[in-house]
Amino acid sequence: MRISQLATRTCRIGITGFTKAGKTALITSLGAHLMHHDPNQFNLGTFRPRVALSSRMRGESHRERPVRFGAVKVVDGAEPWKDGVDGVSDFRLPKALGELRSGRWPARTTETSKLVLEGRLSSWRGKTRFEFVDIPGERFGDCGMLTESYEEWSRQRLQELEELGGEFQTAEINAFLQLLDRDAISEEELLEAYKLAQVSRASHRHRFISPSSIMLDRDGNRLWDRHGDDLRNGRLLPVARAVCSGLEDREFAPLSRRHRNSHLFSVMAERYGAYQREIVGKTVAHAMKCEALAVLYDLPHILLSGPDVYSDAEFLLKNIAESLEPTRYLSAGLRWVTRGRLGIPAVSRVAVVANQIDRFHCSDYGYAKDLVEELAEQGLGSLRENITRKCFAVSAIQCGRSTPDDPRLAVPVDSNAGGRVQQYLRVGVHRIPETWYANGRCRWPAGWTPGEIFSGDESFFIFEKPLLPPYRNALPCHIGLDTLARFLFGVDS
Ligand SMILES: Nc1nc2c(ncn2[C@@H]2O[C@H](COP(=O)(O)OP(=O)(O)OP(=O)(O)O)[C@@H](O)[C@H]2O)c(=O)[nH]1
Ligand SMILES: [Mg+2]
Repeated sequence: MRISQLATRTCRIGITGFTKAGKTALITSLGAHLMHHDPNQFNLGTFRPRVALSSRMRGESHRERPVRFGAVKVVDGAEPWKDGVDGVSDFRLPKALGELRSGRWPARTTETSKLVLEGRLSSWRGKTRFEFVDIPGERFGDCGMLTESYEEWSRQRLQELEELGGEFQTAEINAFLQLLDRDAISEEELLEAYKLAQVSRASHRHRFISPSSIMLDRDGNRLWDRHGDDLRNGRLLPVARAVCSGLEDREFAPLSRRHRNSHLFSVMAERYGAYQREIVGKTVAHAMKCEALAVLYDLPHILLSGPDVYSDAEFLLKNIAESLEPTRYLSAGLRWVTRGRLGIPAVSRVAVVANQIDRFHCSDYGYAKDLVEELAEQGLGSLRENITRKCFAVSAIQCGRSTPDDPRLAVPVDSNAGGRVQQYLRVGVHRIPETWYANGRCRWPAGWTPGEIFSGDESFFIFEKPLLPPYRNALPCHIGLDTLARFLFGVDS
């Protein structure tokens, strides 16, 4: 046996995005396609098999063949990474697939988990191990904290609240900003006012709030899951009292420069430091140990929510770009590196993905990609040159198929299976507004009123149930998931 046959190549890929971006569905679909790989349904590229010397001398050569991934097994309880990063739980692929087969979406995930698949790629002699890590994007809200001092973080947060526009500038935000004009503030007043301000933002669909513990607690419980009713009904105070801005018993909130010499400022700065060490370093470490990262966006959600949520999306990319900048860690005095947690970031490819693209009419797929390209241009401006970036418009699980001939006709995807005649149904399908196109390209407008988009009585979604074709081991239909996978796996020649 040759050494190369013993070697196992590991490809670790981080899948991130805000809650409901579709991370779990995407890992499930990728996992299913790799477990039962069929190159006709999931194209992993081609390769030219090696030809024995004697055959080559006779002038024989092999034609290109599709790459196959076979002899696959799920590696459960995979070793925790040997680098001081806390273990992540196993991604439960069979359970998630079972849910899809019964027409339900996989349950929401509450913790960082990873799916490890080991098998053989026909283009490579050794084994290949794919590791997919589901990283909650909300945590990237804290990325800046890796190297920002408490004072810098405070300045950023206050600027962010001051710049919020229109309906997002809530009474709670104004009350918090006014509180900071006072010279003497108690700890309780400060924390409650800040949490109220942030909870009021969350009730307006913002998902990017720092510290991220307000949106996602240490155990992975999400704000909307626990307090959805209260948030919808404007009962913000009980919610603010229940959430935590930092570590329990060590909460913190931003203060303005005028409080710089106060006792409260030094207390907050110390707690900020503890949060940096215990929460932020670990999450970012998961991402940095990946060779590729996919950042998923639920584009319909951004369109329906307005420019402020677009800013959250851009901010997420900015934070990711900054966290991948090694000089940041050097300037921070190698604190994080020497703790053995981070090391120099390993990420060499970043994919920015408009996910759930099947929720748009098929004539708008290209425009959705334009939008995500512009988002990436704005958000990844500071990404290192040697990190390749690419944008995609995909659907991990295609639920509906529309027809280019008529913008009001579509078909649920499973009825295409088994040779049955496609029966298009008359449904409401909303479109990206025509005023957003210019010169054949779609661009984000400077501002838009969410209510004016997709207005009317039709539903925005074409079909929203994940329907797998009705035969054994059926694999989810997808749009462009294999193209994304080739980029992430580094076989996108
Ligand atoms: N039409 C369509 N909807 C999708 C697709 N992927 C996800 N969704 C929708 O998005 C919802 C959230 O998907 P998840 O995969 O659970 O999202 P997530 O990012 O893991 O969310 P959290 O676990 O809360 O972080 C699903 O329940 C579906 O309604 C897709 O490919 N097509
Ligand atoms: Mg999930």
